[in-house]
Amino acid sequence: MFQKLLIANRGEIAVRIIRACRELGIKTVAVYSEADAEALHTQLADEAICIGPARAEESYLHMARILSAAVASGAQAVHPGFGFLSENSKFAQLCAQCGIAFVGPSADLIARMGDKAQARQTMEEAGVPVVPGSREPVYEAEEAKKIADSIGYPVMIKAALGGGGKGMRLAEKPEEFVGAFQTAQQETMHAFGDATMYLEKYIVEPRHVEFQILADKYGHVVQLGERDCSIQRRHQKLLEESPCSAISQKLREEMGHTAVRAAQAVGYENAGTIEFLLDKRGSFYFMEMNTRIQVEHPVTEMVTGLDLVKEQIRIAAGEPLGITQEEIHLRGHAIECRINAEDPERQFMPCPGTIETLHLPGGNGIRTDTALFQGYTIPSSYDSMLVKLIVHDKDRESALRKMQSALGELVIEGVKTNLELQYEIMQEADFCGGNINTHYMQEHYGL
Ligand code: MV4
Repeated sequence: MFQKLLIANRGEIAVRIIRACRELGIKTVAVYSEADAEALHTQLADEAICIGPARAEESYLHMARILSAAVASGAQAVHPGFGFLSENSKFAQLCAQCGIAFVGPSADLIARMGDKAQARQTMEEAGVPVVPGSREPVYEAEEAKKIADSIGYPVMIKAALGGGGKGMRLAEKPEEFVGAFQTAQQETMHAFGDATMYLEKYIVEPRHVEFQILADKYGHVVQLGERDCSIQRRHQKLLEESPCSAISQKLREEMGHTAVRAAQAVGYENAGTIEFLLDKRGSFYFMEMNTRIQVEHPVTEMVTGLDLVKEQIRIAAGEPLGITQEEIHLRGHAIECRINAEDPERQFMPCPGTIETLHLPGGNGIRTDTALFQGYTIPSSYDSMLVKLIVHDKDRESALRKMQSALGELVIEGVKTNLELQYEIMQEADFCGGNINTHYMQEHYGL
């Protein structure tokens, strides 16, 4: 096992990783920007190294500075968390070249899954169901339109290097196609300097259902059930739950098995997520694979009793998986609400400020993942997530009531938050009835 690990991240996930390391007996090295000198992760780690100014490009995204800190501190491994460098194949490659273990899959695998058109093709060849669409990447609007016409409308136009809705356009009818294609392609050219596009039949009112998998270096893969992440606003998830209330045990096994096959097909290693779109008829389609630990991993931890971050570190250190599929039991229901510093009155703009009062809820089956403390000033340079509030109870109804109670107890004064909105969702009839899809926030709140 590693003696020392560097955390290439900040905020609650950096704290989450530090705690996992401490429990495993691993010394921790934090890196921090000038804006984070007082941050919790800086204070909690055994060592902390300042790597540059607030701007992420000069600190948390600066590969050379982070690797210098790793080498100078004698860290044998780097955990990238999520966001920042977590899915940067170049960074994973540089870690390997420095003889430092990257807690995640290989650089090559990150690159192969980061290209969504290639991932789609690989999965299709492995017999994983993909959305009906283009087989090969497309680069030219007129040629793409011929394929779109044969797929049938509406058609989704996606950028190979896109994600989070970037470089994505819907063409509802043939007349819209060429314009939509060119707009999407320009957007992806601008963002990534790449013009590779692919096409998919548009799935109407789907759910976003993703399966967590774990894979070790020896080809063992297990799946840890699913998370329903349909409640999102502009491709930012707001809350997630496990299990998905629209999935039968039979469908869960089929989707779970497919997720394992997908991971095996690419020779995956470490924690990963297979994203599916699930339509109303119960058909599911591979969408993307995420090669990092995700924000919403705690809901899976609550229903499985596993510690995913510890598992990631053990896998990176070369330990074989300590569990088999038969030993994994999904118990009860978990929900996570993301509490963000944003102003509901101003289109949910990020709202920096100082935390004047903080009261975190507690009790049986209630978990808060946060790097906040009273008196902390939220820097404006980074994302606005303040607290992940996670509850676990025996079934969905009990978990819902527990979340209502916990949200009612949470107090954050000093910044505007989306706490009220989360509270409203927890009372809303369609959400409570499990009647949700990716259009939920648009339809119910115009968001
Ligand atoms: C789709 C889709 C419907 N049909 N693809 C949005 C982000 C990107 N990862 C893929 N996305 C979608 N792809 C087809 N063929 C609907 C979405 C989508 C969506 C997916 C998951 C969660 C929220 C979403 C919100 C709007 C659109």
